[in-house]
Amino acid sequence: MIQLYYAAPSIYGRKVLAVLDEKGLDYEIRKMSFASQDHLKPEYLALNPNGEIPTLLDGDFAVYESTAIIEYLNDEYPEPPLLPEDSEGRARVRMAEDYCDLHLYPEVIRCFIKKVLKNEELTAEDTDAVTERLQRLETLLAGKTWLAGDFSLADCAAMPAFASLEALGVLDACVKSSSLKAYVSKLKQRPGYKGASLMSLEAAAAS
Ligand SMILES: N[C@@H](CCC(=O)N[C@@H](CS)C(=O)NCC(=O)O)C(=O)O
Repeated sequence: MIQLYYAAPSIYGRKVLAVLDEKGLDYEIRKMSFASQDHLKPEYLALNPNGEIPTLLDGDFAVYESTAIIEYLNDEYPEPPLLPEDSEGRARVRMAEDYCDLHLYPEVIRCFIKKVLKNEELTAEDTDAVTERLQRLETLLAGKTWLAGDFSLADCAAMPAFASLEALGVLDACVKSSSLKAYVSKLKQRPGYKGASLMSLEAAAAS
């Protein structure tokens, strides 16, 4: 059975959960706690020397780094395929997915820290900063249903960002354009949105 080492509210972890749910795979969540510094304990560092969450264990093979994990899942469990066959298509998916990891998530995490960990209200300045990052997704969509051709790992990566904004109560404040609203409502109908949403603010604050 696949095991995912996950702590709420890890956005990178929920990206992996979205892919597991899209593929309909059975898995078990190994609950970790940041407060207890589980991610820095020797037994966890033996699996993931970076000391970050998530890590996926498939049999006795440990994969870490969320992008490596989701590509591994797509290789090992090819149905349904979440990467195109051609190299240009694959590169497009990877560019969009990296944009989420490197540019969109940090802004969402900033909002999470402010609201949940510092207990401060989010302002228009905070939500505008997210809206600005979401503009890239809007450009990539450009009248299409998904970010990079067919539904793909890139869309799985976008899911936990929107799910986080929803949990923080600022989805409408951040998602302003009709095309992005339509995209979010399509994402919400996907099986992966369940895993992507596995976050309650209470659990996250306690974690
Ligand atoms: N590049 C890593 C980033 C993972 C990451 O930053 N995880 C955060 C939680 S969302 C973490 O474990 N932080 C612990 C720490 O930095 O001490 C990935 O994609 O898996």
